Amino acid sequence: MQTIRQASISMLGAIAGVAMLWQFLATPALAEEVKAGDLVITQAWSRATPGGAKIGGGYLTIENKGSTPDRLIGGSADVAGKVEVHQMAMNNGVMTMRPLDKGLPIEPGKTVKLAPGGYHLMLFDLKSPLKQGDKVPVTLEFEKAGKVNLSLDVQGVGAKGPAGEGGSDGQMDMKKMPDGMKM
Ligand SMILES: [Cu+2]
Repeated sequence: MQTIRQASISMLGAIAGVAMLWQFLATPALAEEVKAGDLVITQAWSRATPGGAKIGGGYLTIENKGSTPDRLIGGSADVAGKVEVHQMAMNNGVMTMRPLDKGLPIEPGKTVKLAPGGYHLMLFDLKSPLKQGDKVPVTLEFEKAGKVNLSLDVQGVGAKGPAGEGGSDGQMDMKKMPDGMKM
């Protein structure tokens, strides 16, 4: 009996190990993390641009782990002629967006999310279309943290979020894994 019990315990351990490895492999976008001073940037992504579209968006999550405020003031990318920080908002029932002239404040202890329908990076004058699966290098500029290099994971045209958050409509979408595999 003793050996059987031990065998089943190590079997459980193996299953847990495989499940953890599976989760690790299934969420590459969540694992990527860029640190710049007190800032931690995660989930940088974009959407594929259709046809000859000359503009694209950029989305990411910025956490300020420090005790002083910072500010995202701009950016640049080889693929784009110009990068701006935008805010999208409803204005008298109309969706409008505007550049944030003074930048986007990142208060200490807070997490700011750039996402479709809200704050976003706007990439103008695209030199080539953004294709699903591409990693687009972008340089962000913060008032205090300075310049930060990262890349945007390009998701499908209709994606609502980064891979691993139900955003990808491609083959990397593994959210539908069996419940039994979740920890
Ligand atoms: Cu915009």
